Amino acid sequence: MLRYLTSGESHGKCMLTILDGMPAGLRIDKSAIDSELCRRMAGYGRGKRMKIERDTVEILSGVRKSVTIGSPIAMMVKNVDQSIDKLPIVLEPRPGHADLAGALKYDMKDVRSVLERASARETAARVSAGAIAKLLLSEFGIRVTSHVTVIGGVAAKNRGLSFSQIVTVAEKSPVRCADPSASRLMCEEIERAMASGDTLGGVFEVVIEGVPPGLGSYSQWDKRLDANLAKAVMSIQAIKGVGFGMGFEMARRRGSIVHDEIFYDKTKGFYRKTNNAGGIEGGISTGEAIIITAVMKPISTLLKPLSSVNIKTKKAVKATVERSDVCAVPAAGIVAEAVSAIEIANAVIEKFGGDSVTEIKRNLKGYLDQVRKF
Ligand code: EPS
Repeated sequence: MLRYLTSGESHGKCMLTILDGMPAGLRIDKSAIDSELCRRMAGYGRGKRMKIERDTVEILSGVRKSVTIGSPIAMMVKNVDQSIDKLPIVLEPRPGHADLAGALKYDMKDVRSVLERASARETAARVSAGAIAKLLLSEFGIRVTSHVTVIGGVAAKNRGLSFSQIVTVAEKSPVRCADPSASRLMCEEIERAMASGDTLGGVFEVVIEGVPPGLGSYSQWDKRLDANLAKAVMSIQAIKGVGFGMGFEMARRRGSIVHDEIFYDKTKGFYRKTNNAGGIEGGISTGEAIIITAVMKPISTLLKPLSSVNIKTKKAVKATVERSDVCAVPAAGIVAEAVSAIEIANAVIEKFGGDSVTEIKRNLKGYLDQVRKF
């Protein structure tokens, strides 16, 4: 089983990750991890912190001569801003943030102790783990990307793009949107929100291509691939909803429109002409691309703060204003790529077993031959 833990506060010394269960024999390219960290820091609407930090990974253990050796992998991303002990105490919780619920839960009279760990800076540690999962998946021809489809009131019109088209266009967009004209409008929307001291949320899509049929299972609730992916994506800071394929739109359509008809071709095998299911049926991958949609709420730190209550005096106040982002939807997409890659890698390891990449490859090949002859 592939599992990971993270540790670290937003303005502490560093963000740490321990990734356990990675098979041996995987070549680790540090620059591939750094490039994922760099993608996470980008995006129009990010705050000043991203100009201060230089997120790069230091691999502390589990890798020898750039190859995994089957032991837990420890990684560190150092913070440039390590001001945690010098920052002022916070008494005015922000509506929408973990501030108040966290202070009540842990009996903390300084909200700073809550927000330091609740901060989305923690996602740098998750992206480090996800980058390694992506390296493993690429050994089996599985690729993961993401693109932004909505920011505030602007929606992209880019249905039906291929994986490569999404990568090419979204990767160049300042908001990671695969529709260039929507991309410009999204930037303008962010500028307007910024000018009025407000923030924006949005919707992004994660696309995973090359997934073999048969990952996950209906046999037990916690083996369902969609359930595990949904939990992983939902656990990202500020995510409020997750769907697959046509998602919530399925509620408005009939079965005859929603379900993806099945076809067979001697060379292709079983295939679909549509992918409304988002690549998963009965908790099992179908072999079509897995498409995850997620909604991110607007960032809860507002320059024009909302009403709150001072937790000490109990007087009505305005919520605290911390340095923050106006919009972090593009970055959330990168984090979702990472956590999804970890779930898919876990499902691959579970189905094809093996303690080394060679063993998994052999098992996968045998299974694909079996599927071909079905
Ligand atoms: C983040 C670092 C943070 C914020 C953001 C994400 O840096 P700072 O708080 O020092 O400005 O930019 O965190 C939040 C939006 C939040 O609510 O905590 C990062 O590295 O992604």
